Amino acid sequence: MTTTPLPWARLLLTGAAGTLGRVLTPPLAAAASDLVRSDLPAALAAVPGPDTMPCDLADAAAVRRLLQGVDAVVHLGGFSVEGPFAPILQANIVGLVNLYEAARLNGTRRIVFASSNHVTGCYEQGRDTDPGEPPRPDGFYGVSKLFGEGLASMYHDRYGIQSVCLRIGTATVEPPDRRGLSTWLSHADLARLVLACLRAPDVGFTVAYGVSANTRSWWNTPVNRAAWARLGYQPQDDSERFAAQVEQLLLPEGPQRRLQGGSFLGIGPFDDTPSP
Ligand code: NAI
Ligand code: 15L
Repeated sequence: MTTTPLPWARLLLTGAAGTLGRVLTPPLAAAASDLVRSDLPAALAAVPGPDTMPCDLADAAAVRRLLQGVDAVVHLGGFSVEGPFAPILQANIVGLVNLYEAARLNGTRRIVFASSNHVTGCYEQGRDTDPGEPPRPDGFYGVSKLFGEGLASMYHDRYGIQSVCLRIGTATVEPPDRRGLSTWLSHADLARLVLACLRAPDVGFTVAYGVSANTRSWWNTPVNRAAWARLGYQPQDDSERFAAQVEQLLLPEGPQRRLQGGSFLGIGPFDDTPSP
């Protein structure tokens, strides 16, 4: 993997103590001249270092301080699974407004936003799905990522902040089950993708799926390939080599097995009142 320096003086990584933050820290640190890692204070304590700045994304003033002098952001911080609306509202909706407002006020030029495949999680599995198609989120979490994509679009149109919204699939060491054979993003391809988003000369406002070159991908569509070409992303991995190992690992019958969002379709509702 190339370690050509990034064209940004100061790069911020949010969610740095999380699973993907830890995966991305080494390649980003190798490429960035000045990397700042941020997360909630308690989480950040587990990955200490002189380059860390604790911050709760829901605290507007703290986020504004965090973005001072920051040229580009890899934004991973937030509530990362389906769950009740209240914490998702704070971390993913209020937090994202705080991030984009701070970027506008501080002159930050580019944000790579970890969106999610759950923006389109209610499409059928096996159906080729394209970033240009109507969203079909599968829960509060997917809706919060859709809000983030809308916010990114607005801040590009009105204030010229460039954004790549990455609808990440399943970024794990190995695909966990049969669904993962379609949704898997290897950690090496994740690093390639994020570095491409930071290196591309002009990303404007781009929405792309974050997935490896899986034989069974549901997102290998012309519009998605065009977005990857614009970013300069060329995935190298294919989940097919894990097929024999995980093909028999199926999610429960029903929406979880039928729809792209998989297990998230089995979470909720969160109110005691039964659905009609
Ligand atoms: P994670 O849950 O391991 O990490 C998220 C980090 O965000 C945590 O360290 C957490 O402390 C931090 N965070 C939560 N609320 C915060 C707040 N209010 N202020 C500051 N930091 C806060 O999640 P993971 O797996 O590392 O994912 C990273 C990002 O990528 C998330 O935004 C997730 O939604 C997105 N994503 C991940 C996928 C995956 O396969 N891991 C797939 C699709 C999207
Ligand atoms: C996501 O958005 C989640 O953050 C991650 O934990 C996985 O569940 C992933 O999607 C997935 O769909 O596999």
